[in-house]
Amino acid sequence: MTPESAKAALRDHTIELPSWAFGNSGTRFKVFGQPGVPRDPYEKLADAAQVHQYTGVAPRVSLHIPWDLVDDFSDLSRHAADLGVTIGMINSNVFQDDDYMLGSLTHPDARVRRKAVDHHKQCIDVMRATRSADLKVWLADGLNYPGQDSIRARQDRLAESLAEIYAALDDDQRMVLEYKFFEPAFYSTDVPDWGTSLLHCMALGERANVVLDTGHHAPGTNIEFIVAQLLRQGRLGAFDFNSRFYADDDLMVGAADPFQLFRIMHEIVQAGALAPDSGVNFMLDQCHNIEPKIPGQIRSVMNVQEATAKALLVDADALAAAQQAGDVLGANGVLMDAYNTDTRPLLAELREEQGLAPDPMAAYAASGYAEKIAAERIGGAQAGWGA
Ligand code: PSV
Ligand code: MN
Repeated sequence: MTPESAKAALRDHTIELPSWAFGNSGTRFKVFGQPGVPRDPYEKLADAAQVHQYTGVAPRVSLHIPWDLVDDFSDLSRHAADLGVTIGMINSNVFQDDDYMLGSLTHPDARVRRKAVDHHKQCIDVMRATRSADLKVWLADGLNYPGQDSIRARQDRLAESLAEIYAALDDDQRMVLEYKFFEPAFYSTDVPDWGTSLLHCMALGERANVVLDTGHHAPGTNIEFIVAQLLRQGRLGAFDFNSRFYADDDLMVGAADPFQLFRIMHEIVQAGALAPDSGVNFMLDQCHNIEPKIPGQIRSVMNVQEATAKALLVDADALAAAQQAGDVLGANGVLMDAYNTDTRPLLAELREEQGLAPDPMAAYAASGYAEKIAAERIGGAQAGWGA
């Protein structure tokens, strides 16, 4: 693709931000507070809007319930609109209540399953009030010890619970189901992989799709293969982008392995799934434990854009010709030429054409916003989660 066509595609490509990236986070060892951290969802949206203001491509913010519970979600939506953003996916949370120690939608006790299903119905009400299109489900359900519960019965309970939630959705609402191979359950997780998620989604119906969190795979997993396969089936609903060195590290996307991110975006571009109407939501799911949060999100958005630009610059005709001719080194060379292109000048140019500063990191740093929130947000409890 020519640089001009790449710019046209990049102009339409948007990235959704997680509200929880702006709150305090940490590991099970320590959560470090940072100055100016939001104290409520209104302030989280204000910070997210800064990321959009300087990148121009992050107009939606995903909420997590109950972390982002407010009295009046219509009012929160209006607040978002005033800031120039909208509410994106609604994430359910059935992993932080004592009742869920042995599971939620798969729990052996029908009372706990009912509570977990009802929580999802509450999330669907939030979607109605915020005009959010997607319910995002990730479950911590699973087993620590062989024999602890029946693996098969848990799949049956899961199917039943998901069916009730799916039936509660409006016709224009979707469900997306995220998988993760371990943690917090260490022996067997109830939705461990894309195959299990896909099977449940297929049983539910066309408005149920798979979420691929890039941090949720064993080391060495070929993630771009999963992307290609789900796209073939029209079942890739969303990404949770982040990067990992060892486990589910939730570090900035593209920080650990920019080449992997490029390979993923290459599959996306090849399948035409970058287009806004492709049904794939490109989301970040990250925690900025030691770096400042707003610049951490800006950098992440830029990392996705750089990888996407490289993928768009792949000479598709030359690649197809080399592949067809069995020219192994030629085909690999076409891909590597695009990967090795410095796309930062092209993106800077694109931003200037859109009336933005060419360097979002520098523009944000010069704006004084970080100093302003540090001075203003005194008192109250900072938002956060974890230990
Ligand atoms: C689970 O590890 C997960 O990736 C899910 O998306 C949760 O909703 C999110 O992290 C919480 O940070
Ligand atoms: Mn995730």
